[in-house]
Amino acid sequence: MKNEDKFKGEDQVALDMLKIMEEEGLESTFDRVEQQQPQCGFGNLGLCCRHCQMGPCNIDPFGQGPKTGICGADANTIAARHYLRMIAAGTAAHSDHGREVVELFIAVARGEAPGYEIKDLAKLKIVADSFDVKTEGRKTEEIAEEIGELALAEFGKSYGTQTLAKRAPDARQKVWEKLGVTPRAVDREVVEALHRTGMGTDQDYQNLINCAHRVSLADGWGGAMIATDLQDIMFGTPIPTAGTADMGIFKQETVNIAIHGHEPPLAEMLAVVVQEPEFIKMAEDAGASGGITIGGLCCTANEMLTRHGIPLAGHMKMQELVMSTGILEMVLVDVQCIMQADVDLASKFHTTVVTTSPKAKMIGAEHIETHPENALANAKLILKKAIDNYANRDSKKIRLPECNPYANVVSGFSNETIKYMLGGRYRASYRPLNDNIINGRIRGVAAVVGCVSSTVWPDKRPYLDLVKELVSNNVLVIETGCAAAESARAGMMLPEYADHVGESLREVCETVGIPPVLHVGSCVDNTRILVAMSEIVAEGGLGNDFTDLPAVGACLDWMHEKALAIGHYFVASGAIIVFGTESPVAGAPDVHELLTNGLDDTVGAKWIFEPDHSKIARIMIDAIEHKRDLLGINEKKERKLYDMEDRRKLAIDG
Ligand code: SF4
Ligand code: MSK
Repeated sequence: MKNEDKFKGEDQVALDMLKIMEEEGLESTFDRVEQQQPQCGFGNLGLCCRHCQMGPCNIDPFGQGPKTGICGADANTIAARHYLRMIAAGTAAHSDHGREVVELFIAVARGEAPGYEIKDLAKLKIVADSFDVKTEGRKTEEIAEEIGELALAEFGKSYGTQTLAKRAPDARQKVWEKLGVTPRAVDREVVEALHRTGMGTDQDYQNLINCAHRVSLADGWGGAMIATDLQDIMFGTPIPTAGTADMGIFKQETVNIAIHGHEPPLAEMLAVVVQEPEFIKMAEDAGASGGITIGGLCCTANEMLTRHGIPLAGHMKMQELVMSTGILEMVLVDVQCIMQADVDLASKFHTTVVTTSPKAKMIGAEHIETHPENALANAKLILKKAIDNYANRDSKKIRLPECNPYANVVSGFSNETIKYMLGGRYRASYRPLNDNIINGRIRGVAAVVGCVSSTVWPDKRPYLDLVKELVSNNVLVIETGCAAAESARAGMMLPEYADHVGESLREVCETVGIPPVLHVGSCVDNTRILVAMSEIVAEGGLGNDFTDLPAVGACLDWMHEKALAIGHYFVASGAIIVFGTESPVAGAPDVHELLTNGLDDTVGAKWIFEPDHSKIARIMIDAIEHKRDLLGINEKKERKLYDMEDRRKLAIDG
């Protein structure tokens, strides 16, 4: 690429900021991608093992060098072990988030978490039913405490399987039972995966992939689902909410705080206290005439956007760009997807980085440890610190991009909300969606979810191309995570965007009043999609299991182990998943064949790895049409030409 073209492309706001960073000698994640080249070929193919101190061991993919590691482990074993460890780590990340949420939930029920409350009684009832908790004649707190104790047990119970897995269709539960992969306690699944992947234990790649089913299902139908459910009860189940999504949301005249990470409890308290007149006045007195702006990064942003309309500043790979505006008084982080480089970058400005979780400290950041009992007090303390820091702002270092004109978004499409919008308040149901899929107005549903990666330079925005092609072909798109942030930033999550999609999808969206691209939430909220799929199957007319549905999922630039866990729990649940990268087990042909073909025989689904992003929409649409064929809903109807007799009949009957 010629140097002058380097900073021109589709994500111009990001490229402008990168140009400034380069001119000022500020290192970015994209520079570090270059510094890392060439990256390890063995690692890329899944052929590097360092699970014991005799290693690291590499397998030669060309058959010239070693065919096994020092212990005799072959390519299949090494790749399958590595794959399974990544999924176990992803499961641990979501589920530890879930456990934090449960602990807060119990504290709220016991009155030990000032500022929090049980907000959504309807969702409390839904979750109580799932856990078989009686609600009649009982106090809300009593019900919540019992749910909390049962939810906590899902992480470490000695016997039994995940309670919420019973939400899956019967046919799917039978598949899991037959394979012996119904998930047990989350901790047990993660521990077992780590045990089996160590030196000298599980040496059968098929058995290892079976273990990947069970540990990932413990994520999707366990830890992550619990996080979503209990967050909804405490913070409110998302409903359609207007917001903005752009790097330019922070303002010169306000105290600016970026909330960053994945666990929203502290951000929820911040959202409460920021509205208190005392703090607005404090900000004004400090010289910030506009008060305080809170904006989000990564999935804490998605959580706050979908529930409260708090603006989204950017996704994972924009965190340094947002910080380089020089306009942030504070970056407040919780856990996950936070770059270690953030602290050093912040030191070039007046920006303070504050860590809050005992599980995620950063050298050079200020640590304000937060737990349920002190979250409200800490939110006030943090806000005051940010306000105090306003005086240190250096106006010469500020470069604020223009807020782009397409930055509006309507988010908040939880499962409950979609049903309500489709069927109305008293008959909330997926029936209209099923009917419109059956009659072909909507060809199917595509979940476009997950990460963005710094390995993709922002001259291209592959998610936008993919989503545009899907909706043009009358496929309804649902999104989460950083993929959702991309569409939100491009103005594609607005009801008006229906003007740009296929005609029959447009008709349905306009009738129902939903955008054709729905923001469903954060990474853990992919579990909303599992619940929605279950209810769509239960509604009838589209088969008996997930594998029958004309639905497919994709993640283009996955980077976190969490994304692999999500992808695998969807595959193990019966959905075809496309990842826009090379296969993470490409060096082990048998494991690759199993994931991309062989699983069809057992779980009725498969992985597709396709690094050419321009091919992915076609792959997804073909998969959807194939499912429609199998369901028999693609039958061509003869076009009836009415003669006079028919017309007369119509008039009489009509
Ligand atoms: Fe090498 Fe085997 Fe040890 Fe892995 S477990 S590092 S393949 S000796
Ligand atoms: S933040 S896990 S990059 S979606 Fe959830 Fe984005 Fe992936 Fe992090």
